[in-house]
Amino acid sequence: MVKKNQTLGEFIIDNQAAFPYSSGELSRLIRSLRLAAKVVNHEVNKAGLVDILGLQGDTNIQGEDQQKLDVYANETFIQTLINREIVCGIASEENDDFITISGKNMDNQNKYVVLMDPLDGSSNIDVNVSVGTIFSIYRRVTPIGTPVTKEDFLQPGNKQVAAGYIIYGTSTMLVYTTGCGVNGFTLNPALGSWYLSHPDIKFPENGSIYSMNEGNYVHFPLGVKKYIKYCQEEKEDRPYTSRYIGSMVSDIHRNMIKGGIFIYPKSSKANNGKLRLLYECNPMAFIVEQAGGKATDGFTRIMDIQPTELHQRAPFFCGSKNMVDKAEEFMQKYG
Ligand code: AHM
Ligand code: MG
Repeated sequence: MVKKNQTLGEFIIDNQAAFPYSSGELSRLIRSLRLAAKVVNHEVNKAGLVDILGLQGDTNIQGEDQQKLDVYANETFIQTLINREIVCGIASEENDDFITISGKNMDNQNKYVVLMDPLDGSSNIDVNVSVGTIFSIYRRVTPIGTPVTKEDFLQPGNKQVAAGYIIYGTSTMLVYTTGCGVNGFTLNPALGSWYLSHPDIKFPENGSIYSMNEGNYVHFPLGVKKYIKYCQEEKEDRPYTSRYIGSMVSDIHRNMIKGGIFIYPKSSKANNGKLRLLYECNPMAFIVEQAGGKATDGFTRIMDIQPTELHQRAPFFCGSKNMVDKAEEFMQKYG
């Protein structure tokens, strides 16, 4: 039953009760992420003011060094998770290697690792366009109490315990799944509370939006070129509309609400495309599948790819199920 005006905190408590044997660790972890998200949101919202408030040099009004927002977001999420001693390891787009976290007694008893892109689409910050944070949560595979290893992070997406994104847009939303559907919460900035605004989100099976960077057209594989022409054809429910923000979280969020497909394919310049499998494609794929959509690399289910590198890339086809099926048909036919 959907309760009216339910906050994220209340939602977590209600759903915690549905897992009687869980320790509450995952709930505490999600609470930590929601706190860090509020701090980052506050900073993102005043991005344009930095030059006005800051001194001429590299310091802000409090005399602190000014940081690029992606670095700020990275540090905020990492520090919040470290302070709350809630995970045993973190991997981030902003860090070359993963971070091992030890508790006060150096015998970390936490079982979860987090992988994240702290500020996706950050090149959009300067022009006041929505950006996002993406996170993916796994249970570690090495024994609790020992330092984490790469193995704990290099798990296929189908082993994710939870995944989510925060979209810093016209309003700020946190959308996440723990494998039982997808729910979206909107931040009321005056109260600092997240309210369940989008319960049980469903990805429309069909859609009429295609989102990709067509500037790369000449470098796209033939299958994608043919699919673009299919989208533009004057037939049945087509032509589709083209919408590309260049901020994956925002592009996929819009498509999940309205129906559409997002594609970042391989190209003659980049054999695996641009997006990172572990903290961009996998978490978005988990959310999209949980909402009834589909996510593949054009041939294989994204969440079934066995990762070999922390920062590895993958071509990404993601969206309304029937649209992804159709794009895959083109990829299989033309490559
Ligand atoms: P980033 O993690 O460096 O911000 O890059 C990821 C972003 C995605 O949000 C977006 O879909 C894509 O890069 C846009 O890339 P392009 O400018 O090549 O279209
Ligand atoms: Mg990114």
